[in-house]
Amino acid sequence: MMHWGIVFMSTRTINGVTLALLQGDIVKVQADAIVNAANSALAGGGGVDGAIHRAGGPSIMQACRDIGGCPTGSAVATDAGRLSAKYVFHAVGPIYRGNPEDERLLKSAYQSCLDLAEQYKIESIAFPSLSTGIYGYPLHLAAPIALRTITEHIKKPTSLKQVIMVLYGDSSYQAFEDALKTFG
Ligand code: AR6
Repeated sequence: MMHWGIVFMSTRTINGVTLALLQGDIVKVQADAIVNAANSALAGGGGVDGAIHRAGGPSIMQACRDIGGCPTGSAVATDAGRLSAKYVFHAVGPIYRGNPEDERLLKSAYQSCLDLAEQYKIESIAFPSLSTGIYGYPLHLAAPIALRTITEHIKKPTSLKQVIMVLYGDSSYQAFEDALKTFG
């Protein structure tokens, strides 16, 4: 029995791939790749980034330093240190400014992680809600963008069998539940 540290869960199967919404702490989730909400310097920080580096240990930061940085809207892979995952995908979402670029960059950050998943041929990936903490992206706008990017991707042939959105707190979970309902 895996320990998820999870309160709620809702799932949907699309093209044989399970899309799950969980409420909990991403460092406790079992998946081949855990996605980090990073900054473009890959310098570490608060939120998910702090939690992943604390739980995973120093090898992840060393790998980030070796890579040197990552443009907004993109993602890079490192080892996962002490985490049970095989990889951490460091995705850089946009700082919310309220212009049309925000949506393109947020979509692109999720898509970059999904592309890395195909490149590494992994079966499971866990995402936090990118950009919706320190970067200020409103949850009710970010949730449908995240879910649309994921569902469009898994409708096509993929190595993935499971995509998990790990939501921290009631309001994040509720925003994703509401967005998922509008997907029929
Ligand atoms: N597990 C899952 N979700 C979490 C966790 C956790 N352990 N901790 C926070 N969240 P944020 P951003 C949620 O701020 O907005 C860092 O300093 C949180 O409630 O982690 O993309 C980086 O270095 C929110 O819903 O990331 C960057 O500088 C979501 O994860 C900057 O913050 C994302 O919040 C990135 O900001």
